Amino acid sequence: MATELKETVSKTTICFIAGFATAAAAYGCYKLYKHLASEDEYFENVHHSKDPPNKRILVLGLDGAGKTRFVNCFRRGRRYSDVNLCMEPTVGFNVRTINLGTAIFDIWDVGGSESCRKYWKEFIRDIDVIVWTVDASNPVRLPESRQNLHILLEDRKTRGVPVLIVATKQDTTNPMTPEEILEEMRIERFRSTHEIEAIGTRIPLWHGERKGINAAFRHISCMRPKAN
Ligand SMILES: Nc1nc2c(ncn2[C@@H]2O[C@H](COP(=O)(O)OP(=O)(O)O)[C@@H](O)[C@H]2O)c(=O)[nH]1
Ligand SMILES: [Mg+2]
Repeated sequence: MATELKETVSKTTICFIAGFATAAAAYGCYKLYKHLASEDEYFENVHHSKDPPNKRILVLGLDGAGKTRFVNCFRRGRRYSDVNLCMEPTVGFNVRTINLGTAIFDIWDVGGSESCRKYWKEFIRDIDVIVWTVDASNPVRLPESRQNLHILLEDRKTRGVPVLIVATKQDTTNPMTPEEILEEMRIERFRSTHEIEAIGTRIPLWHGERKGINAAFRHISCMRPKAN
């Protein structure tokens, strides 16, 4: 009787352990599948052109708009490579040359604090595309962003230069859409002298997929100066 009981107990234990191991393995497979199927955007194994065109990109916007985080995504390789490394506000500027296979970008990421803004005009020579970043999670600073964008576009040196408005932080709760931001920027009067488009990006801090990076790359690659 006691032996039978022992056998039943050990059988139950084995069944329990086997069941647990199967569940753990299934969960592991599910996580692996989710990781492989994730829609994270990054540049890797991109086709290499023989002589890719070189473009100078100026990334501007208010302090905290997400310029540096956006620029850090323009790297080859999988997620989180060094996107999370720079958490400090940019003092002065960073410039980096990136060969993405079909294009070489010189990307200028210039500080957006009030003290830095007076130096923006020094950077707007021979620029192919201006990327104007706007924090979509912070409507309070929209008028300040709009005012500074207008000052920039009224400068003769930016005449003809295409502008890509990037509505950042689309992963936050209730962000403004790129269309809403575009409307808030009131850029209609600049349309005759500039090609202007808007996209959204989401580059979450640690978890979640990045989105909008490929669209930004496509737009930057295709945008052309307007002849005046
Ligand atoms: N959740 C979220 N946070 C972002 C995103 N982009 C930037 N941030 C955060 O916003 C803050 C300012 O970003 P940063 O790139 O330094 O702004 P910059 O001053 O314009 O260069 C940092 O804490 C970033 O981590 C985004 O897409 N999603
Ligand atoms: Mg910065």
